[in-house]
Amino acid sequence: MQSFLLFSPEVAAARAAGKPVVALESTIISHGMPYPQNVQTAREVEQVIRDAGAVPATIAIIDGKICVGLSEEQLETLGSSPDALKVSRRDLPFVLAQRRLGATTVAATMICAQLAGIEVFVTGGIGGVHRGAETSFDISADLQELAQTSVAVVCAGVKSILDIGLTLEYLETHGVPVISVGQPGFPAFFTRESGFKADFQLDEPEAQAAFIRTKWQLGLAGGVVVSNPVPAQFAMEPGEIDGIIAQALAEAEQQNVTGKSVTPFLLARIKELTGGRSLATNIALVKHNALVGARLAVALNHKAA
Ligand code: PSU
Ligand code: MN
Repeated sequence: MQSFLLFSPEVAAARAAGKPVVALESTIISHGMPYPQNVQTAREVEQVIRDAGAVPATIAIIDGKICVGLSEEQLETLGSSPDALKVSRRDLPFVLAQRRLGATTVAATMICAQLAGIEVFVTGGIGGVHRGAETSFDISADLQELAQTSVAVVCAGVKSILDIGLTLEYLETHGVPVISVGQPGFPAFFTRESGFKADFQLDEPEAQAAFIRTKWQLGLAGGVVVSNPVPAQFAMEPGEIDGIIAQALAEAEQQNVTGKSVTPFLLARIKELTGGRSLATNIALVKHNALVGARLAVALNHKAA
């Protein structure tokens, strides 16, 4: 397994020095945001993590390797290449063996982070149970990954393109704890409240780290969702975003969008329909998650197992 991993000089040095490292996904770069804001945001998010005392490791599949930490040039290639493949758990062997360019989802990034010995991973939103999943069976592989792979995932909750209630039920069934930061409610990505509560509110990085360490010391493998609401000044109006999401969902159905294309289709339509305003919210929440994730990684490093 280790022979597939290729560490950037920055991440290799951090590992050697025992510094806290934070993983970042790349589907958000290639399929979640337009070029060039995607590359710009990826760089800024990395800097937020450095400024908070941790080392960022953006993960992507390049030339048959799992690259942990990307150079400026690699980030640029990934962000500007229209043929970067969206790589979830089932796609990893294909993209590696075929030496294709791959952007990793939450599921695949968790797998790669665990292989690389990284315990904290920062993203925007995780995948989940889609609305209508009772007939489509469309449940993101991210949830099964959270059930089995021991990485803490910092996110801003899930978008209401998904069935948030069913997503939380699914996580409960699989023993995945959902922590909230700064409020009891589980956030809905663009907005701070989803109407659902998280399982446990833990505001301080030390408390989050103690929870996560305890889970893993008990031998309870699997992830933890650390949900961090979008800063209030960047949140969208619930009334506005709900209508846009409803329209995007209706269009996806009309156009028979299925499989791995569903989520990228919805994300792209939401961005268009909000005239780019959702992008500003998206960028702000990822940066805020980066800060929370870096502080968590620093705290976990103090409690090194
Ligand atoms: N949700 C978002 N933004 C994203 C994604 C989901 O709000 O960028 C991406 C993540 O990479 C996530 C993936 O892991 O979509 C889930 O895709 P699917 O629903 O096909 O499993
Ligand atoms: Mn799906």
